[in-house]
Amino acid sequence: MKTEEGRLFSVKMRASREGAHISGAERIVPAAAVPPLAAVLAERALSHSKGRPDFINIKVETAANPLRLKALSVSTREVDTPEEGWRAVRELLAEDGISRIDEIVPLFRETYAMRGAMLLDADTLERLEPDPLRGVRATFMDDAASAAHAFSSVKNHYAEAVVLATKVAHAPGIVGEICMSDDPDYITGYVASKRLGYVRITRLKDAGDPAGGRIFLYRGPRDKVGETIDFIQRRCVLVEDVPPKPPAQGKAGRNPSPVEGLARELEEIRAVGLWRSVRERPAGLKIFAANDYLGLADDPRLKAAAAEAIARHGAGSGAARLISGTLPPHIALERHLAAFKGTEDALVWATGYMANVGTVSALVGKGDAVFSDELNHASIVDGCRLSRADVFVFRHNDMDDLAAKIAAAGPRRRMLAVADAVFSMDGDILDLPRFLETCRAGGAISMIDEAHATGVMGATGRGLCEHFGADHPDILMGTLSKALGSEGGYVCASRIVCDYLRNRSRSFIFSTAHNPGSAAAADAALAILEAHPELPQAVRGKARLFVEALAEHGIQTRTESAIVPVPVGDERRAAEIAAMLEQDGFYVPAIRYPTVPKGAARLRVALSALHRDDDLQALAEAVAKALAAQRRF
Ligand code: WAQ
Ligand code: MG
Repeated sequence: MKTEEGRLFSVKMRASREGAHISGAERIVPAAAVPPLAAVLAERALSHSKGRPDFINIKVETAANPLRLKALSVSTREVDTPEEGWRAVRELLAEDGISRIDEIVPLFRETYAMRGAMLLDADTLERLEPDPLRGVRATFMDDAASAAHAFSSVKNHYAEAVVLATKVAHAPGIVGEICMSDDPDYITGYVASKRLGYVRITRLKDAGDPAGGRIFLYRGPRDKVGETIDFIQRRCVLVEDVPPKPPAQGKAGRNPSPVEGLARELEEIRAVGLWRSVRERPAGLKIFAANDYLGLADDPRLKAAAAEAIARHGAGSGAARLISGTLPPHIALERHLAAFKGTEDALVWATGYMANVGTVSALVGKGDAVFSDELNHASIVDGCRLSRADVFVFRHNDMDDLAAKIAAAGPRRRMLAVADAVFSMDGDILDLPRFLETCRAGGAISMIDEAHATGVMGATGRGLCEHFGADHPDILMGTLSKALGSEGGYVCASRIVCDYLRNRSRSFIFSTAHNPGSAAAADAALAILEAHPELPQAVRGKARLFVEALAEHGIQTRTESAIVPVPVGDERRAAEIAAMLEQDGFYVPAIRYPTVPKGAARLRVALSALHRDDDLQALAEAVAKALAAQRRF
């Protein structure tokens, strides 16, 4: 993103104890990523295996005019002992006429406390660093891909080393580098140069050995050393196409680590732009990424209800529902839910995911048939898989296809058709009247998931039946974690269905009961919704306003719920647009495969009744700007 490079920042962390270096790291990122990154780096410093720091420095500087370099090619030398490893180092460097490795090896004892590297004349072994205690420190560098991607808090020794080695190998006069981690458990080191590439040596020391350091080898006129040091220390470099970490091969007869396959898969995930990492909700950004549609999650009435229930009944419910975990807030909430939805009975699980998995898998089994919309939520998909029933996926919201599939599969002992009421990624709604008619005609139990419908759809937020003035399906499933501001999942249904689930739903039976605080908070939310039936219309109004604001910028989309999709297509592009929006102060998630099909990445804007109209206008403008900037490349 050429236009954004002027706004890249170098964020550096270094940690020490009593003056001795413990760890350091640097990333080059856009402005919006600076605060969360600083937190991640501080945490890394505090938990380093080399010890607890008493000093942590976090420095943020403009990273101007970056030079882009292609990463050195990577190869691996498998060795069994450090002796074998050093023999490989000697061989590799010999071709460049670097012959005094046996004299260089002992110098690593002196690099341990250095923050930087030793800079040696490759032939005379004279030390050339201006400050021999500090050494020469390579900074202002990062993996070019990282600027647009989320960062992990786990140090990636390999990728950071390839970045450093690539930069150093391109410094004038540098003919080689030798590196050994100072991490006691990281025994793989490397030798690098423009000619050799980056050659990993799988064992340069024994595990537990804290020795480590770097030596840069220089050949050239003494009066040009300053330029070399300046390049290494100051020139901003972004390294492109860092190859994924090669899998540990293992020599014949040696067992590779049983988790090695995981690391390889992770590298692939990163390489195709699908890396995900948990991140703390960023402070200071306007959030368009929550399902808290009515703004109740932070409502003092919910928080007070939760606090009081916890004070009275405990921080946890202490047992499963059918043992001794059922507490007064559970009974009250289930009664309230049934009354709110107008059903005979209701049943609550600790999460919506558990409610779907436990309901679908209980209702159908081997030999039965379940019909599931192709865009149903993953928890329904998982419930179908777990049920061992035959699964028939019907085309999205296509009731003719559903009817045809029921006709082709039936008759069976039992059939179940299940669909989201509001589809979570695009915010479009199920054709409920025809869904019910099709189920009735085909003899299938009908179930809808109102996770994104309760509190949003219908004149008073009672969901999709109210929206259409339609009958109830056999099972109204929903969550307490979205418009209702708490957490948990529920089913509202007949007494028979609920009794059946109490006896058959494994996620209900074999799980500790819903937290009493969450139950009481959800109960309070229902009361607020009953007292303020205008809230659902308010959030739908915000969504419509946002769609209109986008239209004014020439972006066409639509919504009937509180979710507005903005189609983008390419996964990386979507991630980059999300990063650009963050720089403008908006947190909007890019939804990518496998949540949506490959090549159908999009922004998912989730509205809240509490969003301000001028923020919606500003977001629409920022989205238009980001899409336009992307189109230029
Ligand atoms: N510039 C110069 N020297 C540095 C820098 C820097 N930016 N950062 C660290 N050093 C020196 C310092 O003396 C450290 O003690 C030493 O290097 C080792 O640093 O392919 O983890 O960060 O899997 O511990 C090699 C990866 C990992 C091999 C190396 O180095 C692979 C590593 P560490
Ligand atoms: Mg280290």
